[in-house]
Amino acid sequence: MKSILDNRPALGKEINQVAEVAGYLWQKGWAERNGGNIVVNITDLIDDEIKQWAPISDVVPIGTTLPYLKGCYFYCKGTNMRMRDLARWPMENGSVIRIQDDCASYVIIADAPVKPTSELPSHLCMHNHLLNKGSSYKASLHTHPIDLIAMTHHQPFLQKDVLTNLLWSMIPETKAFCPRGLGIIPYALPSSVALAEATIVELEEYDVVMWEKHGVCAVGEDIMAAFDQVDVLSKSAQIYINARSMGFMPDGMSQEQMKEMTVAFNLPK
Ligand code: 2HA
Ligand code: ZN
Repeated sequence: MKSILDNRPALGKEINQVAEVAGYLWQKGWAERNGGNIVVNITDLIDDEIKQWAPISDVVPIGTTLPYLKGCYFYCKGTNMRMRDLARWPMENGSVIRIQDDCASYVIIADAPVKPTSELPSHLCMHNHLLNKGSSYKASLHTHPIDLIAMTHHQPFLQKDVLTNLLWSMIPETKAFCPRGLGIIPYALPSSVALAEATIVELEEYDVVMWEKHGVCAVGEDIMAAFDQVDVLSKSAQIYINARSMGFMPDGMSQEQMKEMTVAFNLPK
């Protein structure tokens, strides 16, 4: 079967990375059934030939107008598709869409008419926000890490930056590799406009945000970078939970040690 990836090594490499991350999400137990989403802005990898391709779907309204996405192309996980399947067959479990000139609708252009994720509007709102800011970030990730979600079932952890500081203090790398910390978004209905809007507000300050009792949402230069930030936070959460399981409260790094890290790695806060 003809694929948009044929004879396009740069695009193939990008989609391989998406497939690799999808495999990690499944292996980590973060992607039960169809859980989680991946959306990547691939506009820079689209050549003139692809731009001439006819749509393979009807025009689908997004439900909102996103002015910075005019003519952009995205790879999107398909609705109801499983990460463990996407890991092996990315173009059968996801599709490439083009945002129409009205900035309020899209068409699917490749490989098959796989309908994008139900969270597409919220992911596209994030990409619109990133482009508006002039950010070079191209990827958005939503996943269900067990340890981090469990921590959001405890009200004291939902106060601003309580989890950020706790997780940073478990192992020095966490602050170095997730330097903007972890934003918290109170529970909102999955796929809702309220959740999308709250996410955009928090992305002003954070690259990774928790959706209370649901999952995380992360943005990054590419999908691997977004995954790595969630992975280091999850590692810290596991250290905390392991210490508590052994019956003690972990000491955490001291404020002096944290400060020393911040200076040594030239971190923002
Ligand atoms: O699309 O995880 O929150 C699957 C989800 C939605
Ligand atoms: Zn989810």
